[in-house]
Amino acid sequence: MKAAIPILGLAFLPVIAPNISFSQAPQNIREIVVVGVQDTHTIVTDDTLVAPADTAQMLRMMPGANINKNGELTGIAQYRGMFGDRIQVSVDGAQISGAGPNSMDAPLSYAPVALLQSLTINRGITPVSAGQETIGGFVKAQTYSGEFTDSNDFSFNGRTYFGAQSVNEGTVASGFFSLANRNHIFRSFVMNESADDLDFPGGTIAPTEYERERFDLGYGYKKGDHAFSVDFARNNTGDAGTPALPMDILSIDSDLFRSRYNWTSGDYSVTAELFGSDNSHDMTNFHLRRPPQNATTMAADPMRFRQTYAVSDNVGFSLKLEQFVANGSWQYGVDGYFTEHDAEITNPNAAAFYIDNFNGSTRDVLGVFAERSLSLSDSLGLDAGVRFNRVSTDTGNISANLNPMNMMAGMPVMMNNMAAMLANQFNSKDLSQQDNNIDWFARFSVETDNDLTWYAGAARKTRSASYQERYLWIPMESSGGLADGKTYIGTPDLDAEVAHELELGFDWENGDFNIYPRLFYKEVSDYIQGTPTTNMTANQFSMMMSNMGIGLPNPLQFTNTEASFYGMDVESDFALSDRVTLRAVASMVRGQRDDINDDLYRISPDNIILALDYRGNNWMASLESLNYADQNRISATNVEQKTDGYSIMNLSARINITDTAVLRIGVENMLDEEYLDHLAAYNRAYNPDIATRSRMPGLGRNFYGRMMWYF
Ligand SMILES: [Cu+2]
Repeated sequence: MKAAIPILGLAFLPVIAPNISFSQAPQNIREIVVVGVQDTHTIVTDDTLVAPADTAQMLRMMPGANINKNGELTGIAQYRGMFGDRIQVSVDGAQISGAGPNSMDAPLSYAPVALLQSLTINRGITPVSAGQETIGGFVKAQTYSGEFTDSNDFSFNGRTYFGAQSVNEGTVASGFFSLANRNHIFRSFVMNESADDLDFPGGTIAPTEYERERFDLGYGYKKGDHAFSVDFARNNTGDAGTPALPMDILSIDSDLFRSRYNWTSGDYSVTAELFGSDNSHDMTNFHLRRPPQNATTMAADPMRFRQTYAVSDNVGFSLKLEQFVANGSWQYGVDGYFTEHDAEITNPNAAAFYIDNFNGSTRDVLGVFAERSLSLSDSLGLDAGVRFNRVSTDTGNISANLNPMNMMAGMPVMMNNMAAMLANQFNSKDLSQQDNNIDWFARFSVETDNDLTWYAGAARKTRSASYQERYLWIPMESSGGLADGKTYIGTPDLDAEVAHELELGFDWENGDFNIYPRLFYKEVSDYIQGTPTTNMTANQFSMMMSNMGIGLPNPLQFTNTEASFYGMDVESDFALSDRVTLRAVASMVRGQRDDINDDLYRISPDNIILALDYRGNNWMASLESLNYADQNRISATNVEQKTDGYSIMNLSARINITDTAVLRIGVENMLDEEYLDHLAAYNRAYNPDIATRSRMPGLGRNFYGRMMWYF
């Protein structure tokens, strides 16, 4: 396949706007062709009208990608065995570092499906221009921003989106409204969604209810070579259960800001972006799930109620210059991303109780890069780039009071003394850290005949430790959503992870039959992973907690280890007739420790999606079969449990009711298959239907309807 680089201003090939209100505005585009392969996979939500509330769920349908699910709005992206902070996520060009130290508000939760336009993953090696730390991959969510018109007069346009589903009696209603002419667009968006607990064939998964509201206001300007936009969003999540984690969401209140300026003229394109977010979050272990009980009285134990208040402040920028030359393009850029996290744990029944979870933990990344895309000949293409990142982190001193009743002897005194020892150890360490990281990549593509393009890529990618991996000082489960049930402590002076990866594949596009297989191998030195800690105080503290029925003993400590990942993924489609297409997406990955004999934690089971699509005149239907293999390669370090394989069937139809109204109806897990979801971790909330610390079940049969109406 030939990748097209759009070049504005050299020659003009106007794209005529169809005469409907939600069409693309005219663009002036000329294409220079560089030989390349299909290196992204995109799902356009307007086209598919997907069922789930959580955008991250859509990753399950993409080659190599999956979702670590800790709750209905708490999906963490996984790609080729890496997940969490190892995956760079962009929401309309912005990075968002959530408030929750367990990633309850993972980045993709800031692009709700009702507002989403498209979700794109980079297949394989990510260009250094895409993001700052792309060791595990790159996911881009694009929200709907309305359309300029082709008139000087302002017109009022918009779209509404309604949905309902049976598995949790969930509903979503949203409206997007714009006032636009050819140069200006004023836009707003409002959304409300809520749901009850989920059903599975064996009962109810609780607590999994959720409620979320979202409001957006934005403005866009476009004239000649210039385009500018500024957008604000407010997200208010209310009660939302996360049964795979020790607490549930009481609130997530976020204010998000982003602005973008682009100037494209002659042989240059300049893009400047500025973004930020201010997120605050409360969670508890008592308001949605059964509160902790006293082991002897079996009544709620007021001394073990916990509430955590966590905030994050983020601001970032990027400045990019793209230069178009005869045989391709150059790109240069600088970018910065500055985050700060605070979290404090309290007990509403004991005012003096507190634990500083994180105190002013900062992580600043400043990057600079250069990238080249060129045609070496008519059949040979090369992309290559290099990036330098400086990552600086620091944190304030911490303390705790685990003896709120000022007892003179007994457990609280011993616990409090141990916490004080851990705090002293931590505060006396060198907490300010700096890494200088170098990334590079190179990708060659060779077109051997009209149908076939071979591809080979290599890269070095880095990631510095997260604030949790460095600055978690007392054994806790604040691990960025690992949800393995283990408690962790950090290591302030962790080295940055360095991955070297190789990728091979080809694109074979033969009209009726297209296939895109990729083979990959990635070796990671200094891979950051929890290993049994040798800190005596942390071990004793954990043991005492565990004896009181709080958490598991033997905490892990984030440590530099060695790891490797390898596998393959493929997407393909085969036209059986003018109306019927067979699609297949298969993903296989192995992740293992190289310093000891162990597999890595929470790696997606091998899976294949087979789908039969039928296209009618103004409707289409899909029958999908999702097939997951057993996962027997599990992490002993993370006390991981095996999972059996399963198959589920989905059926859906999409109907164009009019030119401006689309309806999608469907049923997921049609046969109401009972299965366990390897990537959804373990149940941590009391539930008569699911044993505590046993694997979370997959969802039961779900009938859903989605309707989009443009006006
Ligand atoms: Cu949280």
